[in-house]
Amino acid sequence: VEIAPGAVHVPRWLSIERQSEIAAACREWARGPAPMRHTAMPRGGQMSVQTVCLGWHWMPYRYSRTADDVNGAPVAAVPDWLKDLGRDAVAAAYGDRTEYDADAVLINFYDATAKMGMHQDKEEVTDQPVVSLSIGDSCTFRFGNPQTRGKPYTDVLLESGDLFVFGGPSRFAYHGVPKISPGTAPAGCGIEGGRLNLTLRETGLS
Ligand code: MD5
Ligand code: FE
Repeated sequence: VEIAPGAVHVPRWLSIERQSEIAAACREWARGPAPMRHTAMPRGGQMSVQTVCLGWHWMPYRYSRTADDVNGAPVAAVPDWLKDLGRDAVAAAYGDRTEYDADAVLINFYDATAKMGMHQDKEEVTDQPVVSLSIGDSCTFRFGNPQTRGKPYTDVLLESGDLFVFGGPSRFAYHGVPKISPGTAPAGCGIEGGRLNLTLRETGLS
C-alpha cells in the first residue's frame, strides 16, 4: 500500500516465526556490548523509547562507531541475515531488484506509555530508503510531510509483522509514534508487552 510517493506499507510481511526469531536476537543485543537504554537528550531529559544500535550508534544528533553516551563499547556489527532481510524488504516494497546495504540498525523498544515525537531522520548522508519492521503491540504511526512538524499528516496503524519502507520523496518526511496500543501483540511474536521497531538505514558514512 503506497501511503505517499516512496512510502510503502506492507502489512504482515514477517511470519510469526520470523518475528520471534528477530525478537530473540534483539533481546540479546539489548544486553550488550552497549546495553539498551533511554537516550539522553542534549537539553536534559531522556527519550521514553529505549534504544540499542548495530553497525553505527545513533545519539542526538550524530553517528559513532562506539557507544559514546552509554559505555564507550564498539557497536555490534549488523549481521548478514539482517542485511539480507533489508534487501528483501526494499524489493518487496518497490517490486524490483535493488542494491541495499544497511550499515546501521536502530532497535527501539516502546513500553505501553512510550512515544516518539515528530522528527526527521537526517543524520544519514545518503538518500537511500529507511526500512522499518514492527513486532509486538500495535501503534499509531504518524506520517507527516518534509516541510513541517505539523499538519498535514496521516495516521497509520502499524501491527506486528508489518514492513514500512520510506524512500524517495518520503525519506525526509517528519514522522512519530503518538500511541502504543497495549495488549495487542499476537501470541508467538516473541514480545510479551510493548512494541519493538527495527529501522535499517544506509548511512553513507565511513
Ligand atoms: C518507529 N522509528 O516506529 C520509527 C520507525 C526512529 C523512528 O522514527 O527514528 O527510530 S522509522 C520511521 C521513518 C524513518 C524515515 C522516514 C520516515 C519514517 N518517514 O518519512 O515517515 O520506531
Ligand atoms: Fe525516525
